[in-house]
Amino acid sequence: MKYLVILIIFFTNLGSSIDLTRQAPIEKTVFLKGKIGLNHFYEPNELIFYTGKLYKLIIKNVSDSKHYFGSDLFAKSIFTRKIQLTKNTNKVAEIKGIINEVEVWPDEALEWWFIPIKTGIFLDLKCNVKDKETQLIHSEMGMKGKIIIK
Ligand SMILES: [Cu+2]
Repeated sequence: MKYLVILIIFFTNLGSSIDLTRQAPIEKTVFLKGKIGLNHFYEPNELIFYTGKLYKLIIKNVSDSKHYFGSDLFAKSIFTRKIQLTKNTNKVAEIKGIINEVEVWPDEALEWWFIPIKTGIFLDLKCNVKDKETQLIHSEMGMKGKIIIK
């Protein structure tokens, strides 16, 4: 009888304490592209994520100007595990806490590790950097995007 009770306790506890931040990450990359004076954009400009999964979103700037990747609505719908910086494949830093926006310089990248916790369609992904030639904000030149959490 004592063993049966122990067994029941053991089995009812199984699966009740999964640390979602410790699962293998799903890797995705978003490129920050464009040319000063011409255009600026995200590629892809639509990102889809699923709740409960751990993502490693690589934000890579392959353009000639710095860019923001920021969406307040998206930031409120995820749990950020960390922002990770690497230099020549070596880890340089990890930043933890609530993040709303990141800024990446030309030819650099960072990793945003997060778990979506709330579903929604967010249309506020944009870059607020001003183009040096046109004096327009990058979002006005096309640097906008949509994030969907299913
Ligand atoms: Cu930009």
